[in-house]
Amino acid sequence: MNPRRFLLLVCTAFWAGAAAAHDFKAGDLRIDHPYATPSRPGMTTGAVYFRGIRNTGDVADRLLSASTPVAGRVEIHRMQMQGDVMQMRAASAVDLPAGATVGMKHGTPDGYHLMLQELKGPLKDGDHFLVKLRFEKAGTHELEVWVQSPRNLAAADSAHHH
Ligand SMILES: [Cu+2]
Repeated sequence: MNPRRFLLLVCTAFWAGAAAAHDFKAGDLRIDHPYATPSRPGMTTGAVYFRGIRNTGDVADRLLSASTPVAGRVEIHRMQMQGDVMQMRAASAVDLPAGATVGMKHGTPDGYHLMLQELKGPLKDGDHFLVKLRFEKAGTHELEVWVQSPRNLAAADSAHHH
């Protein structure tokens, strides 16, 4: 087997295995795979995404705010189509309806993300950092975010510029 191909297989297996293990419970909420994309050189902003947040309870909840030691402040943003252009707007909260899964993946039309403002240092592939999430019902929970380069980062980038 050619060594390059072997390495690729190992990476893929690691990615899949790691992703499966990486989720958090916050009361009735299941937070699946929080991740950040690497910050771009010279930029002091970053973005945190989730594969999804599932509300397994029977009352609606809301994500109200977030904070992290790696950034001065965190805003909730929502991507929205403005004609042909994808733009992001600050949102006051993310609604988490009972029994529903809200996706917060990068590149999702209408999707939310957490915008890290005033980053204290670059986010590099393989880094981990803590983020505290404050929910209306479930309260405050801390979880670990992994910095990862998704395969379609180029697509995410083009949809996500300031
Ligand atoms: Cu944003």
